[in-house]
Parts: sequence; structure tokens; C-alpha cells
Amino acid sequence: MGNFVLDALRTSTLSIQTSFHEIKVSFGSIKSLLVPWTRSNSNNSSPVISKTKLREDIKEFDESKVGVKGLVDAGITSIPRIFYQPPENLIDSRSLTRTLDIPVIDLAASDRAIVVRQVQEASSKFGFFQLINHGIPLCRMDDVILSIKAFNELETELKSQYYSREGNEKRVLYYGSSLHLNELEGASWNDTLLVALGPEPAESCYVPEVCRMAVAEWDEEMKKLGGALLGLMSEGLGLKREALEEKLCMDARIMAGNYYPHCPQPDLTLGLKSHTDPSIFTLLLSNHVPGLHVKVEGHEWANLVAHPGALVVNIGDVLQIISNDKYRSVEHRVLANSLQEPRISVAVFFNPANDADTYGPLPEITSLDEPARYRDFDLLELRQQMKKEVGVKSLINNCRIGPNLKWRDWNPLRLLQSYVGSSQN
Ligand SMILES: O=C(O)CCC(=O)C(=O)O
Repeated sequence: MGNFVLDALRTSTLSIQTSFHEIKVSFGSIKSLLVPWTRSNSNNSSPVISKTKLREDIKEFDESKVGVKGLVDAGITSIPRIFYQPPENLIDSRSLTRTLDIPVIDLAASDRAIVVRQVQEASSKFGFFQLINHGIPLCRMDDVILSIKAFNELETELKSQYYSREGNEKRVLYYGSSLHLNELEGASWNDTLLVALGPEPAESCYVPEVCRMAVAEWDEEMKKLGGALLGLMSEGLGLKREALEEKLCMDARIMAGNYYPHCPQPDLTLGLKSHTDPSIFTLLLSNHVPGLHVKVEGHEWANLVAHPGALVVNIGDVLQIISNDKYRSVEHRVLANSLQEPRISVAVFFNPANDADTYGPLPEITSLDEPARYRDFDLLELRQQMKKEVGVKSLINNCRIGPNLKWRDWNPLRLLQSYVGSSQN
């Protein structure tokens, strides 16, 4: 079997004849792309390829450790089949011109009550908002973006030393496309560097040197800003400032440095598939290359364009559950990048960290009138969820109390707490 990635990499000049059945490179043929391809719902013009073949191609791509950027560097002009998205995931052209104006919240505003109300409204209506005057110097923002760029643009031999999609003691992973690749779902057009920031951070010697300092400095900023934001969110629920912090102990931070290289066929794939974050919330910084797409009112997609210098916040599944649906975790994805310049984003996911605790709607905000809509979950369940492929509200759907909830999932204490909560109001 031809190794399409390495063949392509060995080739400086690619002459690609895309008749359906043959793609030739100056040295050898890319056999992986020769086999016809099919998917249910695919239209007649789609080539047909078996699941076995897709599985083999995924393995080859992964074992090459070159990431998606390696394919682009090799000069490919059509994307390998493993990146084709099923038709239902493809972009509807009308959504490309729709823009979502999410609230812009000025953290330096003098009236805290107004800021609390803005955070509360944005978290419940949009699930997304932007922060300006957040206190993080522009140079810090530039540094972390440039350092993620520098890592992704390292020589392949240097970068591939970090390549792994399995959890490891180094607590640093770098992989091409999404964390879980399989033949049933299209792969996405990006590369990611994941670094554990807490509570047991990656030892600095394991973080690639080219971004070590910038990531450590970014984490310091994220801890401060994340804590301040959680205080505002807590007050937005009518609780004391420290309530969510005490409950959630959100020390478990993970950073994803995402690199979306140019995609030669952006209408066939996605930069990142649609998902919600299984976090408390996420703080997102990106460079000026657009691509973030957000589902508005649960059905239409729109572009989210952040103000220069702003940080984007999105509510995660954990906070939707804890707030008993007062705050919303909203579906988002990233378009495949049609521009020559890469899109780079740095997402910091804030997760609960207290192993001993269970998490569910806060008794203080549930009552007989507004009973808990979710059962409790623990960190084991949350971690299992995070290990799976990016998904849409999987944790929320698993925990939602409804006809499918098994009797053993009910927590009598929770019912009692709801009652006590309501009688104290
Ligand atoms: O790159 C982006 O803009 C979004 C990243 C994202 O959604 C994620 O890393 O979960």
C-alpha cells in the first residue's frame, strides 16, 4: 500500500492528475486515493471508498505524524478522502454571510452590577460573549498566538516527537485532525497541541520549548481572568461571588493550541466539527483569520467575528447543568480555512477539579417550582466524556432528567435539597 503522506512529502513537485481513479505524484502514486468511496446520503459525484480503506488511510495519516499541515506543505491540491465530511455536516452557503453579534462586555466598567447583568444576560441568551478591557496586555496575546504558530511551523522531525493522541504522563499531546479519528466520521482540517495546565500541570520540560514560556505566561493570565469571570457568573445566578468557585474548584485547566492551515477544498470538510465544550467555560483567543461558526437559536449557523484584542467566552456543558439551564452551552464549529494564512486559536478549558464531589444543579437555584433538570455526575463520568470524540451536549443529554433516566440515577438528597432550597426562599 502506498503511503500517501510520506510519498507526498518526498515529492517536491506534485503533478496531480485528478481523474477519479488516479492521482500521480512525481515519485510513486498515491494509491490511498484511488479507491472509489461511498457514504450513505452521498451524491452521485462522490467517489466510492470502503470503510476498510478509510481505516487504513487514517492509520497511515496518523503514523506519518506530519499532521494536516504536513499535507499542505506537501502541496496537495485535493484533500484526502478521510477528511470528507458527510453531507449533513457541510456548510450551507447562506450561513457564510450571516454574522452573529455577541455582546461585548467591558470588564473595566465601573459599575459591577451592570457587568454582572451583562454576563448573566449573555450567558443565558447567547452562551457566547466577548471581553474587552480584560487586563491582559496585547503583547501577551500576540506571544501565545505566535508561539503556537512557531510550534506548528517547526521542522516535521522536531514537531513529530510530540505526536500522540493517547493520554500520557507528559500531559502534552500534539495530533493531526481531531483527537479520535475513525472511518465513520470525516476528519477535520486542523492540528492541535494540548497542554494540561492544572491541577497537575505538564512539567515544563515536556512543553515544546518554542512555546513553553508563552504558554506559562498565558496560564497565569487565564487563572486570574477565569477566577474573576466565575465570580461574575456566580453573582449573575444570584449567588455570592465565591459560590461557583467553592463548588467547582475549577483548577483543571487544559489548553488547546489550534492550527488551521489553508485548505484546498474548504467546501468538503471542516476545520473543527460541531461540538459543545464539556467544560465549565472556555476562554478563546484567536488571530485575525476568521472561521468560528456558532449555532444561533439552536438552528442557524453564523460567523462569530471577535473584536481585535477581545477574548471570546463560551459557556460549557458543566455550567449549563450546574445553573439548571440558566446559562447555555451552545454548539460551535470552525470552517475549513480557505485563506493562505493559518487560523490560530488558543482555547483554555476550565474544568472542575474536586474528585470527591458530585456536580449537579445547585440547590440554591432549584426549588419546587424550578426543580433540578439534571442528575448529578462525578469527575469520572466527566473525564470519560472528555475522552470521547468531540460531541454536542453529550454530558447534558446523559444527565438530563427525563423519561429515559434510570431509577438508580435519581439522587434522593438532591430532591430533598430542592425542597429545602425552596422553603428557604
Ligand atoms: O478555533 C476556534 O475558534 C474554536 C476552537 C474550539 O472550539 C475548541 O478548541 O474547542
